[in-house]
Amino acid sequence: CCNTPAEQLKVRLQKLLNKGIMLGHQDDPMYGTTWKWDEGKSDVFLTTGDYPAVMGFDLGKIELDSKENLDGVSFDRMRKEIIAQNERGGIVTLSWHPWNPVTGENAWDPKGDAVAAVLDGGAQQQKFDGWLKKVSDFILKTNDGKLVPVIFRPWHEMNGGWFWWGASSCTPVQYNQLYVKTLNILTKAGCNNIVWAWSPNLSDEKTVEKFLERFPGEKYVDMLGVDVYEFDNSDANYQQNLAATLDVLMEAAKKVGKIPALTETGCRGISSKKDWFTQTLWPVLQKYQLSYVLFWRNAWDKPQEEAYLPGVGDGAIVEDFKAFKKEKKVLFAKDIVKVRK
Ligand code: BMA
Repeated sequence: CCNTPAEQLKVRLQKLLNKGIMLGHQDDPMYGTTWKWDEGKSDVFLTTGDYPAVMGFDLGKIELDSKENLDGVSFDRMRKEIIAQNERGGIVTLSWHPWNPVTGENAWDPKGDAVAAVLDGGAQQQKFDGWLKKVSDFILKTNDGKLVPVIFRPWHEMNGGWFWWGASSCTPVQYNQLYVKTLNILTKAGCNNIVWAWSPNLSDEKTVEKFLERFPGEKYVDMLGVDVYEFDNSDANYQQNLAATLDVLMEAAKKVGKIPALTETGCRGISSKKDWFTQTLWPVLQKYQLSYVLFWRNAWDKPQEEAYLPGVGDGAIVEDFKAFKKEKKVLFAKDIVKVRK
């Protein structure tokens, strides 16, 4: 084992699991609550003095040959930041919100039987295989010659009905075929730098059976995650949902022998909270041995709806976030540098 960048990252993730939980942030170095596109900035760095251990980026729109992703992030810049994060000893995760290949609408269009259409023999197969080629080209070119390991988390929140690969748009068998096809094509293209993550969304029915309903299989997945948000301003609801969901995640991860992570989270309206990190999140999170917790983006294009980590000038919550960082088990970039493969 351990010759490929992916195998080395897996060993590293296992080691880090014993050290604590890594802090992650989507689009961290691209934009924040008071700035966008500047180089060298990061809301996490500006508020705490260190970068997140994990940075997330999204490939949505790469399939359309766009120079920028669906949130306006340039792919050239993304490549630079992936390399920079790797060089500072941090870890990178990639998600992908591709356009609906049948209707031409964005990822949130569940219509058109698009999964059936992209599978082998389907009407959109050729086009879709071309899309996967664009993804593998990007993942392979992250650094000239030397591949940067990434945690790739395609086809996420598949238990919900909002995406074209979601539960109302395909059967579990079709979904699994989509995931495995993606893995096979990227692997054949030479992507030996991918750690494969799979993550449903929070579900009403919190059982291991339900959780694993669309799980592609132990052979294909390295990490098991879940996405849970606080959208309703109820800290108590969030705590309940999070605890019940993480119970299921841990049991499922144990059952299939995979590394667990909280692959997306955040509280809407965080800037006006006082002590959400230390009093709402941490009391629950500290009970679970998770690889990382990834906060979603501090959206420059819709700051009211989506800003999940504090920015400079945000008031009490900034101090609370710093206190959260001081927890021994909460790991930022500098905390993980020494734990290499
Ligand atoms: C979603 C929202 C969208 C965004 C997408 C991909 O959850 O943040 O605004 O386009 O993620 O980053």
